[in-house]
Amino acid sequence: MTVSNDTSITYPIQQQASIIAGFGRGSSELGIPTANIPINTELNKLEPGIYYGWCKLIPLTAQCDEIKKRVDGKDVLFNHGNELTNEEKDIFPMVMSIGWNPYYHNKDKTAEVHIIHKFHENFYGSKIEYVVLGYIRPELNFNSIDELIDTINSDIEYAKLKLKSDELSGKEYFTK
Ligand code: RBF
Ligand code: MG
Repeated sequence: MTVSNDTSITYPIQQQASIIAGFGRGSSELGIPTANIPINTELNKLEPGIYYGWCKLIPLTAQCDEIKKRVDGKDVLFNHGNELTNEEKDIFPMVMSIGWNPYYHNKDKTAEVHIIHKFHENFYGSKIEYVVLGYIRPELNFNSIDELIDTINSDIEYAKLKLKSDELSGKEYFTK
């Protein structure tokens, strides 16, 4: 177990959350989709920045599809993860961004998870279980969107290396 610079925080931080609608920017502008989750007490204790760990999607099969409005006004379908294939319900590496996205000057603090896997469909309204294992870097501002994208891609490579060098495979954290 490692202790972050805030001594009240110990990793792993393991929680479940519901995936909410974000700005719709991750997929369309950056090509790096993120699952947005509500900020809770535990995430709020973490210093803003970029983190890595493992995650797993848990569809809410009992829920019907519904249309919800995103902050950009667009209607999005909440299928609650019911389109996920078995393979897509596996455990995947993830990178998480917590803060105000200085490049976009967000007004509210957000938490978003980029799951390191290519999915066939959206899964708004699904549940996600995540395990935060460590800190990568602070949130930064950039001169161009390409610099932001390049930096996120380095975060993804860093997370993959860290998780591979761990003695744990991720499976240990999740109950089937
Ligand atoms: N936004 C920033 O403004 N600065 C960052 O340094 C930054 N780093 C990120 C790192 C990762 C791994 C991820 C998934 C997102 C990051 N973002 C950052 C947030 C990004 O701007 C956001 O996901 C999109 O704008 C979609 O909401
Ligand atoms: Mg998002």
